[in-house]
Amino acid sequence: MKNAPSPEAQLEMFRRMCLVRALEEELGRQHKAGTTRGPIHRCDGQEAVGIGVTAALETADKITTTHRGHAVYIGKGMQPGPVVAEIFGRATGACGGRAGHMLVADASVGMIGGNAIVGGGIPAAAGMALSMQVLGQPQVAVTVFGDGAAQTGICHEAMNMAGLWKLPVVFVLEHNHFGLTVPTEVQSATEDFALRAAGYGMPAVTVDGNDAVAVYRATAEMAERARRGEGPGLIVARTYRVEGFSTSDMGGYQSPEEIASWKARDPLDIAAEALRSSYDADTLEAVRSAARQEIDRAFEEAFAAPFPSFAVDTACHPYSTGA
Ligand SMILES: Cc1ncc(C[n+]2csc(CCOP(=O)(O)OP(=O)(O)O)c2C)c(N)n1
Repeated sequence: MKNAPSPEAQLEMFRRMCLVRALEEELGRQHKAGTTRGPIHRCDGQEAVGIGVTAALETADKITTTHRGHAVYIGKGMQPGPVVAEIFGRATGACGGRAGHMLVADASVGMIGGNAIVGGGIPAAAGMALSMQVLGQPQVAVTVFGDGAAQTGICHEAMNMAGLWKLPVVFVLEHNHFGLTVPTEVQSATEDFALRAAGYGMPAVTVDGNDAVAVYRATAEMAERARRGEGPGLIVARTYRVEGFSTSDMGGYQSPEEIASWKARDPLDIAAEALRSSYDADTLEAVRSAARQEIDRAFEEAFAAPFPSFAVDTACHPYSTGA
């Protein structure tokens, strides 16, 4: 059973959460400085979801995520250097600088992609699970998606087929309470998303999405079921979007009290608290500061890297009139 992460595994989860926090904060500063070429969808405050889910998976398992997927990128095993370089469109980026921050992928670690099409990663994961089932592979597919994406038709279609065919897929609903400026209660007939799973013949569990260990345990359990051939499951991870929809968000529609109450339950603090019986405060602080330095280095290297060349080799082009 992988249901309880070891202290070493938990420390690594904490380290990755620190990397993501430093990444998001620096991206916020860079957006203000005008160096990002468009809005960035920050995931700070939600690190425990992406990191908790991915820590419970094997490298060969596959995952899709959203436009807010930095924690999943880092959690699934991508290094900060190629992620940051990709966000800034550099040739050294994970996708050669062509993907931007929402579409990053690295198939070698099972990170199949972020997605700018809301809900787009959900059927993709169900399709991967179908192929794993047909090929008799022992892996699972996982998809992380928002509460806005949960309202799309394709989400319901994918869940229905997954339940019907008992596909090895875990649906992780990252419930951060908003889709753009729209709160969940005016998007969904029920705010208790776990209720929906029964209609698709799958179990569901609702967890504290700011507690990485709780997310890990739920994922490990659902993934094991799926690997045993018992079909899909839904995890509803309740968290909150503390930094607005994107770096271009003008704000004004989230209550300051609500934001403050979620900030008081910072996932990094919750993870640190859970580690206190195994590691002293100095060790945890050293992990945090090493993570900040690693992110600083990733930004420096990205800014020093070249942009990709977009020269088209006309001789090889399918519509070329050449030889
Ligand atoms: C198919 C589609 N419809 C609309 C949009 C515009 N859009 C981008 S993000 C977003 C809200 C997504 O909300 P949610 O799924 O809850 O994710 P969150 O931003 O809260 O992480 C919308 C409507 C889009 N990108 N794709």
